[in-house]
Amino acid sequence: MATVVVALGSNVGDRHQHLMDAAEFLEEQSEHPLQKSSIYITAPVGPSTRDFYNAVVVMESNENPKPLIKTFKDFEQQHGREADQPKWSARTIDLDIISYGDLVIQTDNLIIPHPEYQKRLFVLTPLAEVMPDWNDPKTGTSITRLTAEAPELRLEKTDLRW
Ligand code: PH2
Ligand code: MG
Ligand code: MG
Repeated sequence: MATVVVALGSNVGDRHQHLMDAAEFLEEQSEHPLQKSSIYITAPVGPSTRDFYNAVVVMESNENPKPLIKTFKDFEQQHGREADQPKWSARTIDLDIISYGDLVIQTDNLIIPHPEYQKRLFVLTPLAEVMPDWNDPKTGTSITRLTAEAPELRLEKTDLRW
């Protein structure tokens, strides 16, 4: 069984509801109850104009990474996200695997840990909240250091409930 860190993001429609729906789905996929960060409102990185709602959840999975990602993509599409849109387009729900246990894998269509999460405070801040002792499986860098070194981003922790 692997401990999987999943980043959630939404900037279309009812962002809070999309995050709650995704957490319910991930809970069903997980062998143990999820650990969930607070929900954050974050400035968009890239061309999007609307703020994102972001969070991180930690699940326990018996599924291999590839089928797990496929399950996530299917969920995204069932939740109104159009497939094959440009990289930065607006999205009802985005589920990204940040890490999968200690796995380090770099193939054409699968990169774990996530290739860009280190630049993204909208992932690092909620991750630091749920797993303050987490280290990058590839570099060993602590979440505390990654958070301190990431580019600045406007981000606000909310008291929205799951
Ligand atoms: N996701 C992106 C691009 N930009 N910005 C914020 N604040 N939050 C996101 O989740 C996000 C983003 C691509 O997946
Ligand atoms: Mg993403
Ligand atoms: Mg994604």
